[in-house]
Amino acid sequence: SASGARVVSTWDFGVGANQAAWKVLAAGGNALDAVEAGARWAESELCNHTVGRCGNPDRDGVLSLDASIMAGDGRCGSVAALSDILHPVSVARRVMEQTPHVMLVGEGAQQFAVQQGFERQQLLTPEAEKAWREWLKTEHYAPQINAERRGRPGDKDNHDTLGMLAIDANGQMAGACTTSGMAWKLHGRVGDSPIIGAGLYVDNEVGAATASGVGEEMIRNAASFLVVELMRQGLSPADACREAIGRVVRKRPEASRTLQVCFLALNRHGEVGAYALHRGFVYAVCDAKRQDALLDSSSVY
Ligand code: SD4
Repeated sequence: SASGARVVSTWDFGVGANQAAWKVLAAGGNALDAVEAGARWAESELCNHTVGRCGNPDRDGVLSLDASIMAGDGRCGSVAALSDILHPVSVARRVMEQTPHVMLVGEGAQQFAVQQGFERQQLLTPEAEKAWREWLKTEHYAPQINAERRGRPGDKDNHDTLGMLAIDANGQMAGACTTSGMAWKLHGRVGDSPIIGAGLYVDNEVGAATASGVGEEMIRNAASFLVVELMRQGLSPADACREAIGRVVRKRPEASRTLQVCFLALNRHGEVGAYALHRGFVYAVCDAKRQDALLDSSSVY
């Protein structure tokens, strides 16, 4: 039975990702398989501009993907700046399981993926290419807060990374993160999502955290690790996320006015909380009771 199991994800499309993960949990599967399935759903089924095959490219027109996966016992793997591979999260899992390493980047990551049987394919959509050509006219780089939700299609949702956290019926936890990063980033730029401790951190003893938004702020603050450590000190998931946002603001008060940073946390008891620097962040929760919950960042589940 899947009682006690729960999966949570960033953003509204997290509902769909959760349901893909829930199929695994409901069948008695483990948290690690569940988050991989959820992230794969986002990478291939979803078409937004910040995850997987429909992502916007970097400033040179290259779609470059970042992903990570972590189990609550400390196993982890990630890939950064990976091109032409549909499922970076699964490559990250292979890095974790088939190599003595944690992280592979760029050409080496792609070479490894191909050796592992992943197919090279052109992913950039005509729509993303068109958006990039449009962007080239100004080359103005200014990530906007929840841009699409505010109806500013010119700088479409730079904040729609999938971060997913799960606990299975055996109390084992896992998390995954997958993204195409910030649109129009410098070629070679790596965000927080593939950096263990920044975009994702999971510890069975305490809980798990993930992040979305401008990754530089998460890296600066080792943010997902920070959220987990704050929970270890006794804070609830929501309070830990709020405190971590406070840290981001204190470090860069000026920048914090215009950048979005969002945290989502799940503790080992299954309690969920989130917090974001600015309005607009939502997260999805799925368990045996309800498979389609979508909550505002200030609500606790
Ligand atoms: C990044 N954190 O690459 C990612 C972008 C993101 O929702 O979260 N988008 O910085």
